[in-house]
Amino acid sequence: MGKFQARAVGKGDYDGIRKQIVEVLEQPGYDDGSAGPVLVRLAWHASGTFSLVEHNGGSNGAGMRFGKERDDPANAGLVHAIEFIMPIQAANPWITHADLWTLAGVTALEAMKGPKVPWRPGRTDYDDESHADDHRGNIGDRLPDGALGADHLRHVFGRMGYSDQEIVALSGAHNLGRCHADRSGFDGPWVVNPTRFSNQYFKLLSTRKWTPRKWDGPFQYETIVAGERLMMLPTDMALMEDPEFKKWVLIYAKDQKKFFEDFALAFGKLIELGVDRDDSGFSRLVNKAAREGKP
Ligand code: CCH
Repeated sequence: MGKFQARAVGKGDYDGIRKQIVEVLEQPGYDDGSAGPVLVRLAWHASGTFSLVEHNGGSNGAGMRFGKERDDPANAGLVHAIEFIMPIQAANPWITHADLWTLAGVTALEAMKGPKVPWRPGRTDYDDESHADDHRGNIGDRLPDGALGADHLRHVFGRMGYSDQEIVALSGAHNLGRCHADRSGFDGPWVVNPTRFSNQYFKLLSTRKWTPRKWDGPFQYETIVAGERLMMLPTDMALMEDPEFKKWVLIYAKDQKKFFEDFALAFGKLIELGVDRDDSGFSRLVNKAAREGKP
């Protein structure tokens, strides 16, 4: 852990919270020296359980603190992200976990030279596990499986209401961070500088020769750049294999500005999924039950 000391700031001082998130990012002994990538992934996995049809899941509630969602193998390793920012919530109990997780994602993204993503407070937290399960229904298996292909991506992101173009834009988040053999089974970073956001992922995906890695782990692709082994998941490669997806990969590889604009819109939409606000701007989903004193 770095030298970070959390401080109490006034209720509603989100800029004061952002400043502390930026300080938390510096983690000399962890991965590539930054908590940023795993915080972006926390915001994504908190939100990516949303279902337009069942109208449950999403970033409201911070359900990953409990039961089924916490133990979902897809979320392995996100406990590190939660632990990095936990001291900020402990010093500022007025901010909900659900707001802090999403705010940490967008703040980290911006600090890593990514686009500014619009963010609003108002998410509420589930009080306990039964409450969380009650509202969420069965959210197991909602997050994508890196071993699969284009149909799977359309199924998973279609459930959240995303188009092909938005799926490709969001996938550009793999410009950040890495796979960990002890979390997902996959291994390695997608780009050479994985703590700086850019369109490098699309450039590499569309210009390098990717070959299956010969190893004992799950099937993944590799290429060597400047002596460093980079990786792609089967789902990443699917973006080049499917003509509709590929069209957007090539556009984003050429035009970083367009990628940043589209990514900011798609990520902004992601962290709002399932946050059904009332007139005061607060989520009605949890508040309503809590106000009525339901279990
Ligand atoms: Fe991802 N992602 N992701 N991903 N992801 C992994 C890591 C990160 C898939 C699988 C994986 C998005 C979409 C997908 C990040 C952001 C996003 C890992 C490695 C796998 C596997 C986990 C480990 O071992 O630690 C699949 C499949 C999809 C399908 O589309 C989207 C969308 C986003 C955000 C917008 C980030 C960031 C990481 C790096 C995390 C870290 O700890 O460095």
